[in-house]
Amino acid sequence: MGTSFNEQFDQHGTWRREFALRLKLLAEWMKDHELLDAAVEERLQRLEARVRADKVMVAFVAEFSRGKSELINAIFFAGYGRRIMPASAGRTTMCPTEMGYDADVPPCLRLLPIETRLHPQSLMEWRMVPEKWTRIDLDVNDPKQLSAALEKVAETRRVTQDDARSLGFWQLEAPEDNPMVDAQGLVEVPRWRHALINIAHPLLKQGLVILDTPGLNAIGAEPELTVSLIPQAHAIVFLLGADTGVTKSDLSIWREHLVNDSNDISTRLVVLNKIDTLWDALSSPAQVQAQIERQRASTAEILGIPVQQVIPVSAQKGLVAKVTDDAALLELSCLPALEEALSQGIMGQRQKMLGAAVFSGISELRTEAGRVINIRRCDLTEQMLELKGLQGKNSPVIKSMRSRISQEQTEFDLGGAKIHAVRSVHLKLLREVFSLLGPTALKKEMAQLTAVLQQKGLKLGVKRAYGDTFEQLRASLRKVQAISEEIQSMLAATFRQLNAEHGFSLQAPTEPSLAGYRHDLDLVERSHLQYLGIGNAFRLAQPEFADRLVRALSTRLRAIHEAALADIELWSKSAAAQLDAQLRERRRNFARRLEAIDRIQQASGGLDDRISEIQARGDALQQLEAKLSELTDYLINATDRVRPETTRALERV
Ligand SMILES: Nc1nc2c(ncn2[C@@H]2O[C@H](COP(=O)(O)OP(=O)(O)OP(=O)(O)O)[C@@H](O)[C@H]2O)c(=O)[nH]1
Ligand SMILES: [Mg+2]
Repeated sequence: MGTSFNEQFDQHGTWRREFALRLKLLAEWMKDHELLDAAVEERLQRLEARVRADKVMVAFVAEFSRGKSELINAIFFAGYGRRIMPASAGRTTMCPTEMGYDADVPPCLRLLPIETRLHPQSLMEWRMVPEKWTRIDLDVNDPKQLSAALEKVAETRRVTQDDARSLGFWQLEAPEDNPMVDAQGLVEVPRWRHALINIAHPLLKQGLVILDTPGLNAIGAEPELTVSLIPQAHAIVFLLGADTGVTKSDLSIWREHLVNDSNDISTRLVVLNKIDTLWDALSSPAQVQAQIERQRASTAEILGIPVQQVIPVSAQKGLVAKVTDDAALLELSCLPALEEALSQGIMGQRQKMLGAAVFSGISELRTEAGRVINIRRCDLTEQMLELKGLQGKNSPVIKSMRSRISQEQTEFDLGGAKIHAVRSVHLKLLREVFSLLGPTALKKEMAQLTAVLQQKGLKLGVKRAYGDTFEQLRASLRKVQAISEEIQSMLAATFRQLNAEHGFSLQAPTEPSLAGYRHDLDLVERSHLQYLGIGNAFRLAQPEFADRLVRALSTRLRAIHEAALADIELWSKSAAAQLDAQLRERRRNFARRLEAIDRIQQASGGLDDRISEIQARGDALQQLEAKLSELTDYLINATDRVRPETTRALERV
């Protein structure tokens, strides 16, 4: 049997910690040897932060009572020896529940009251206001207290139909989804809107985030779940009952939330849960197995996914087996097979992505540091030639050499004006980029969209309203791309000129491609249209709803814009840092040459000493280069295990 999800995640965690440490050491070493310019330092910091904080979110989505919470208990929390997340017949989990670990917060359960729905702020914004959440401290060493506290996620309240409507749980347009009305005319709604569980569980500590969602149309009532949290999960586990197969409501959840042409089907795992209900004394194990296989095949066909991605299990028996340490029952529950698929699929993919990022980051860093070493080497060669030329020469020759260098130095310092001019054009263009993708422009765009969505009857149609907004956003990205290209060609021309004039080896870095961000925009647009297309558009009739939806949208767009800006910033920083490094090395070079000549003039035999000094510096440089290769090789090789086959194959060519 392969490694379990827990073990695989553990290994990944160890790898990440070790890797982050090595990156830190590399940064220190580079700093000690003055190889760390501002851009390289930022590159290293980003890489380290990414490796350290790499979060993996696994979302569990299904119709109510399919066993989501039970499966979470079985896979992740069996070690507590009991049921931790409430799981019971009927509707249980009433609010989306996120489990993760944040070292800055004590172990606790935080609950956001459902009334926050009456305000326009998005879930993301509420996360920034901790005082609005009800906090319950958790004692992780007391599983009983833990599970009692987590019962809160199942709490409900009774409210009038009007209140239920304002909270988004009562729709005249879709009465079949409305909750039951009791004798007093009240309806039951969740007490909480969202729950955050912070515990130092080993997997959560290593960056796993688990999202348990409530079944039924509760998903639709929280747009952020559909347009943000679920689409951003790295993997989604969709549960069905093995006895019922794909029911009509299962299918609508699958279609509404889990597939659209932009989703990567390979990150979806479908679980046929409760296979134990098929175990019966009158059927042979082979007959039961055949029945399960039939369900698998038809499920795969209906959902349009490969049959290998449909995995039969019994969450409940798996949990019992782990708690009672019953190996035979665990095998029967098929839980290990699911864990393996989960670890292979999710972790494998995640590691590949991380490995690829590390690989390209380190390769770029190596090029940048290699360039500085090269400059130093050229300077040494030049100095060597210069000094060798002085061998056997008398003092007037040496003196005139000194004044020549001194003059060169003055000329070089005067040449700074041109560099300054290029920098100010560069900055001006960058400011333009920042205003195109900055918060003010986005706010304006979002205000327009809200206004259109709130128009009575929405004459132009939702699709058109989104289409217009996204066309604007795409146009801004295209404009930014064009400005970046302009900056790049300006830098390239100036660098070429400086190289010719001063013998520099500057190379303007290629501007970042924004295609990935354009693609992200497409995905966000599609997820919104899909959400509104399937029976949720009527919700727009409520003005607060449109406002909330647009706020959720704007949070995501801001993240995309910020990431694009960060790429552009790093790019222009690395161009500027290259120039700085070259100027710094050149100034230092002048100083060294002058100093060498002064010493030759002062002492007899000084020339030979200087020549051997330069030789020694050349040797030290060679060692520095070898050490840089060694350190970066190690990091690149460490990602080798997790790097996609294709990148490796390409390198071999
Ligand atoms: N027989 C059997 N029962 C199961 C299995 N998995 C879960 N159950 C039971 O099914 C019921 C519902 O399970 P939950 O985990 O609460 O279901 P859920 O999908 O989280 O439901 P909501 O929270 O309401 O959305 C509970 O009574 C579980 O004990 C299983 O593999 N076999
Ligand atoms: Mg549940």
